[in-house]
Amino acid sequence: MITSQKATCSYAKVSKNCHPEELRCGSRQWSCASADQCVPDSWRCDGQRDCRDGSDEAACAPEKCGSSEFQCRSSACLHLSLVCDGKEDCADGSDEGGQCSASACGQVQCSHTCYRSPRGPICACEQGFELKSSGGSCEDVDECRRSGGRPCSQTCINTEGSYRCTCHPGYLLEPDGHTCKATGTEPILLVAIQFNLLLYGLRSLKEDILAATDKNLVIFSIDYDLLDQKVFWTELGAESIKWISMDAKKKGTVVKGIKSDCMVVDWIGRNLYWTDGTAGQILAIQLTAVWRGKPEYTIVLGDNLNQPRSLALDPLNG
Ligand SMILES: [Ca+2]
Ligand SMILES: [Ca+2]
Ligand SMILES: [Ca+2]
Repeated sequence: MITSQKATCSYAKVSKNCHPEELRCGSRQWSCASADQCVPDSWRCDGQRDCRDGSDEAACAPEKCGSSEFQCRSSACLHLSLVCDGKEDCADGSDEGGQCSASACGQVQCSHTCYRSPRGPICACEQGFELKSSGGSCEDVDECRRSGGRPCSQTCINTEGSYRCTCHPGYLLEPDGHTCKATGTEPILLVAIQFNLLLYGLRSLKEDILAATDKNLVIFSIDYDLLDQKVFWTELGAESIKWISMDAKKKGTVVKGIKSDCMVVDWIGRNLYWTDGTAGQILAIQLTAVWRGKPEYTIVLGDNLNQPRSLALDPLNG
């Protein structure tokens, strides 16, 4: 089970004469009654105590009960089946007595179910239906158009009393019935942790070591070439860029005798770029030339660069 805990930031500056300075909350914050703590607006009346003095949960509007629930006078909600059952379930006992004993349900027309209550008979609907604004008849809830969160990750089809989710071509509905996931081979996350290059299967959560560096040198930069199914990396302090095939059957060196901080692959233009922070240069090498055995590189940018550290490409736009 995952539990979540909210983190609060409180600011209380104390000045020399020991009177706390007045705390000013931001525009989207709520000031606790104690005036020494601010919480996000959305934490007000969310059912969880966030102010140390609990003032964010004080004087909140009473809870709105569901369609098959009864509101106690104390504002708590109770399932209708517990109302008029001869046992006090509301803290104040307001679910018993009144018109409970009367056989009132015989006089009203409810399309699904009728419950007795101290305030008289109440019509209720089965799951997936709600009472029409007037009368005792029930109508289907359109879950697909309901405000407050879409129930399906792609297409939602409303049905009488329920709904179902479908997926676009190329996607498969997960067993939860709501989420669509891309079909085909399993998506892989490529990760470098210290001196290991890892492949994480995002569905199977399987972890494979694709490569490990020779002298326990930390892997500094990684990228991959989708077309050739190759992974490239640089190691901290090593003067080369290395590669390995995704099936780990082949590996080699792209270029030697260089210094590289960050390295990226242009999988469309078939070039590999890197930065040399010390020399203040961005360099490139043609991958097709590398595979032909001619690893000759060029300086792409070398003027007015002061310690370039990072590099990003936009291959689609060249
Ligand atoms: Ca709260
Ligand atoms: Ca009861
Ligand atoms: Ca429905």
